[in-house]
Amino acid sequence: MTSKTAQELALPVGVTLDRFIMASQSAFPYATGELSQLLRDIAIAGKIINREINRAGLVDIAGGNGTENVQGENQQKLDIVANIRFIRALKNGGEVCAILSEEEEDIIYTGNEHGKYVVAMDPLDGSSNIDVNVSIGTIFSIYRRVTPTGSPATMDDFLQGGRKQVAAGYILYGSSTMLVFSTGDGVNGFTLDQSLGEFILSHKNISSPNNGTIFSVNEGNYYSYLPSVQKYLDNCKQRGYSARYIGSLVGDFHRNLLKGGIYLYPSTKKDPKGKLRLLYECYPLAFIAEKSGGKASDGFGAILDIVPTSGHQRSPIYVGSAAMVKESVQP
Ligand code: AHM
Ligand code: MG
Repeated sequence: MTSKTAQELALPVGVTLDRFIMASQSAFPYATGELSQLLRDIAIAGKIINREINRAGLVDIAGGNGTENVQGENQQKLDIVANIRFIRALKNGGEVCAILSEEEEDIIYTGNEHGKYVVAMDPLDGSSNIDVNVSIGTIFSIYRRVTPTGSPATMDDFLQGGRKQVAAGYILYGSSTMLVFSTGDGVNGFTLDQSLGEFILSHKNISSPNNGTIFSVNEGNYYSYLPSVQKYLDNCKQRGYSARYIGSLVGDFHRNLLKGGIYLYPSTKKDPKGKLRLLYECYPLAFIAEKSGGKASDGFGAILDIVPTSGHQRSPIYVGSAAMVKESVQP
């Protein structure tokens, strides 16, 4: 008997993340329960970071001279706090042997050498929006390790390529907090019910509109883009498309995923290889885009087909509705 995929299971909108994970576990890659636990750990970290973000504006009041908060802890920037909280949650969970974070140069070892997974993450993306109460997000990508369990993880575990992701997703801290992820079988979105402290299935089997009328790009860089990109942006304007750019990748991506649109961060004179990081920004969002029917390109081919060479490498990205991405990367 073949097990039902997560999408075939009759899971109504409104079920908790835990129930969803339990019910769809048999459709997860490897289906041993460890990936389920890891996803739960990520959800817990997301709730903790959500709490920190929600009280961010109060920290200066509760703290004292910007040095210590009421608990006597040193005050730190939220992205550092998010990094620490995420690492702690993954260490405690026990499924992850190593983490690669935007916040740290080297691999972070969790001490769980028997953990079968590694996680690449940007714990709090949208740095320019962190202090000004604008939507920000966490992005994560999960691989099954290729080095033997019981030994220390190596960079090889992280440099497997985008198609080897077993799960990926993001948490958006916006007007509400949402966890969106895929284990390869469709994309589902869960909204945090703050009163219950639970993520609830709110966006089942998200399907990226094939086309759209929103383009999200930093137009301040217009004169630095390739002529082909300038031409695409000119076309968008001639057609009266809407420009929407928060400067928070997760927020911009999420809106376009639901409404139809494209997010672009092409190469510029300042950043010829693009600005965004391949492993924990481009790959996971490209995974979500493809699993929902959208596309992600670096201008030459699919983001997920890029062969990675280093942990913090960058890539240009064109991601979102399939027809728009296709048009934007035409020479
Ligand atoms: P960060 O990782 O330092 O936060 O940078 C990533 C962010 C994305 O969230 C956003 O889309 C982009 O950088 C904005 O860059 P710019 O200010 O150059 O438009
Ligand atoms: Mg980032």
